[in-house]
Amino acid sequence: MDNLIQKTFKDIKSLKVQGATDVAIAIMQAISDYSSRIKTNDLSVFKEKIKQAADLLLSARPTEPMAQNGIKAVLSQLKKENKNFILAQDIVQRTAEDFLIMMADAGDLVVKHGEELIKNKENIFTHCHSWLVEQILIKAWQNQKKIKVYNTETRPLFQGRVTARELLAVGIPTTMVVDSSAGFLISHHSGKELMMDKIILGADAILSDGSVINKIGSFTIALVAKQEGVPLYVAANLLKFHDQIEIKIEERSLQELWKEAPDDLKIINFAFDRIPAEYITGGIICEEGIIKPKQAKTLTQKNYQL
Ligand code: RUB
Repeated sequence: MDNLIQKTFKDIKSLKVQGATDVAIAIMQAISDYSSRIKTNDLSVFKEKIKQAADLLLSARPTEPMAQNGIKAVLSQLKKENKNFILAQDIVQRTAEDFLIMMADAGDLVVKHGEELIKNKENIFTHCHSWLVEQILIKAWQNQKKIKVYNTETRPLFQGRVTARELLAVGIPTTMVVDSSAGFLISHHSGKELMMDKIILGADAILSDGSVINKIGSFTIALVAKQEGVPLYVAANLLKFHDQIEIKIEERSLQELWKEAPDDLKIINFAFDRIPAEYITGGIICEEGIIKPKQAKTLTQKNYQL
């Protein structure tokens, strides 16, 4: 397999590239770039190579519908070209580019609507590293909203450090906690100073019943948020829609938890969990504004052909 495709696969698998947005960008760019380098005049060989590369790239993170939707668009357009190899190459590049533009436009709207939600002096809690959530917080800060952000370190791979670094780089006061203290921190028992005004999480997938999939630990955060009456928002564009009520949850290497674990120890390392729609009490921040999770399916169908 092509070197660049393999490198992209490795970078995504190892989480050097992480978060639904960056994963989808890396996959669409890699497939577009690859198509220009395939040396053959045989259209069926070209199609087969594109398909193999796409399958490999998507296998790096199985719970990423936005990347899957992008590749689906490329493959279905490619299927329509049956004569000309040059045209086929062009189709792959154009469809990938169009999808990236759609993602960027949708992302801009999510950031705009998310920023409008945030008020001066709010305490905001987030988890893991979501590019969209990070951009919402940065935009709010740039618009003079003196927020404080609390975030989790996000074990076992510490993506919370990425969030913390990015927020600190623009000057946002940021406080990190271990994942297991999220519940207590959000609860009123941690004291008045630490009352959260909002929780904003990212998402890898929006399912057809309006529930969302995000970094493991999100469900627990949502449970506490509901119990404590703290509104929970999910920032995600509708290109992450997966038209099913179930999705495969990625399980990652056991080594990430404990390299020298005793042989008899069983370890489960889920990458994501599910927030049921009724726990997304604030709503989903998407291209259309702040929507109720149950509206996601209809609005996705209105906006996109996924
Ligand atoms: C990242 C994560 C993010 C979503 C959304 O998990 O759960 O909240 O992917 O990200 P991981 P974005 O680190 O395992 O990839 O807003 O960037 O699309």
